[in-house]
Amino acid sequence: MEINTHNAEILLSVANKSHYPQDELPEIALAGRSNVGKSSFINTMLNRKNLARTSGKPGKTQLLNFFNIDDKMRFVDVPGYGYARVSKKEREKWGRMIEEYLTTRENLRAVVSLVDLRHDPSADDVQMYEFLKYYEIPVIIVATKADKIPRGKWNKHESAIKKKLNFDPSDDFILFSSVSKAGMDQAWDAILEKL
Ligand SMILES: Nc1nc2c(ncn2[C@@H]2O[C@H](COP(=O)(O)OP(=O)(O)OP(=O)(O)O)[C@@H](O)[C@H]2O)c(=O)[nH]1
Ligand SMILES: [Mg+2]
Repeated sequence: MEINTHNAEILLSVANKSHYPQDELPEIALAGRSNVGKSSFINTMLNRKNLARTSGKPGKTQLLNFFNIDDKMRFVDVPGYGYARVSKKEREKWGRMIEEYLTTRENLRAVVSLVDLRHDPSADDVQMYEFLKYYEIPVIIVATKADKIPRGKWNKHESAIKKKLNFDPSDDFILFSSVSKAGMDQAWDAILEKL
């Protein structure tokens, strides 16, 4: 599929199913701990500075944000998990919103699940990966912030992450950086293959 990635715009921000776009465009959702770099990933992939709002402050993205890309596909930016400073009630609300989207959305083709290349995956990261595997949702693991690790150590960090996740070798694993744009072409290849 030919996609003009310059032709991208935020379409809408919603909390529940009744407001999802009503068409058949394929969607790729972004999941990951708060502050891991989901919104930055979208901006990098679309060559835009701040289309998806990023922030040093975790918990910035509160709703499901749908981005239209050239009327051919959408990215869906999902609020991050694991942000400590939210109430139990808000965490439950988040859980229902994300679970409803991931388990019922027919447009969903794959989830780009972001982890931080610098650290072992958190319990929440492992749980998200297990959740996606359980529901047989195709996963692309993107290990981001690779610019913060010297290249000579990338392999070691990759192995540690795969081990902790109990990574299925048939899934994609991509080393990525929103700063250097490392991994961007590979990420596009993996995404286009899922559409
Ligand atoms: N060095 C480096 N910093 C990054 C990278 N990706 C994201 N960041 C920084 O990490 C912070 C969080 O990035 P966001 O893209 O807002 O993270 P998010 O996952 O969307 O966060 P929430 O919306 O809170 O869930 C920002 O300060 C970004 O500039 C990267 O590849 N390298
Ligand atoms: Mg965000």
